[in-house]
Amino acid sequence: MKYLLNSLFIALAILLFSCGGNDSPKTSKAENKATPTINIPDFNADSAYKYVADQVAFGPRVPNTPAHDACAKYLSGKLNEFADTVVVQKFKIRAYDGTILNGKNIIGSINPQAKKRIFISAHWDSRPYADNDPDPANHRTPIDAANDGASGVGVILEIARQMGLSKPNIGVDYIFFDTEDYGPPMDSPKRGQGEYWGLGAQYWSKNLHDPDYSPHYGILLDMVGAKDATFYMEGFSMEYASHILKKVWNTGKELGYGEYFLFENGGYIDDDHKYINEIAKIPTIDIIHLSKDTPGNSFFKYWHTIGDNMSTIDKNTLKVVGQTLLTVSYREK
Ligand code: AHN
Ligand code: ZN
Repeated sequence: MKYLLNSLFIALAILLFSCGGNDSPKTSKAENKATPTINIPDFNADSAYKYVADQVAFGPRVPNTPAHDACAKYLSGKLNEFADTVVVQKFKIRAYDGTILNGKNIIGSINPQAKKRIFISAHWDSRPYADNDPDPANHRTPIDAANDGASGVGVILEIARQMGLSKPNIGVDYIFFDTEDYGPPMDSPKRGQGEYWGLGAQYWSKNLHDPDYSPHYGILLDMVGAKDATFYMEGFSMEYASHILKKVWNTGKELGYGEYFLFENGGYIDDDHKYINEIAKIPTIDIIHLSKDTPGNSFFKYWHTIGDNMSTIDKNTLKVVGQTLLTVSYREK
């Protein structure tokens, strides 16, 4: 009797097991039809961090300096490694003080033939002045710009590396804008007047690197590397691309990054995306670290100070932004 019960039990177990075995492939086949499997790569924050550090190691990438030239070569070299095509858009542009800046917008593309495209961008130049530094002696000192510049570029380089390893369904362009941060210093009478920021993005918006370029939307990264960064919903992004903004914020929240992506108004920031929206008419959002508790400005604590160096960079924040953007990009079809 005991043997009989045992063998009955074994038979039952085999039956159940084989049913299960037959069943599960069926279900996953049905699922496959509805939504083709997408493998979203794992953003490597160590790698992104290294790309930030590499840029900072050149010294401040202030336009018209050797560090700026060397970093331009580094960035186009990296894109040559990871992307299908690379274009360097050279231009000369007059700064607020009359200086003629030698600018380079650096653009890499994956899947260059794909009709449906998006772009991910950041500025790569460094501010020539720590004019927001608590010590006035530093107000004409160039900054390392680890966060205000290099962080966004580092995140994008890691995205580009991942996309080179396994391609997304759509085309993606990586745009590194130059001469964003050469605006008038705090003590200049020109502060607050004229369109002196985002010069490279202004140039690009009037002179697209490809005259037929018309991506579905764009994403700008600015200061995406500090610990516990808070990304508020910025004004121009809401006005021109609220749909994209919500998609990105919802994706971030879904991934568990709800403490970074805040569903709260952040106010209007004159950043590169303003010109891309208003001149090039491409809906573009700005993921920018804003803070409601920094006295005197709405930016992160070390904004335009000599404190914007590698010690401000936190791998967790790079991961949050990078993984969110990889997820958004690979879900597009
Ligand atoms: C203004 O201060 C007008 N715009 C800031 C844009 C910026 C500077 N982003 C990073 N650095
Ligand atoms: Zn800046």
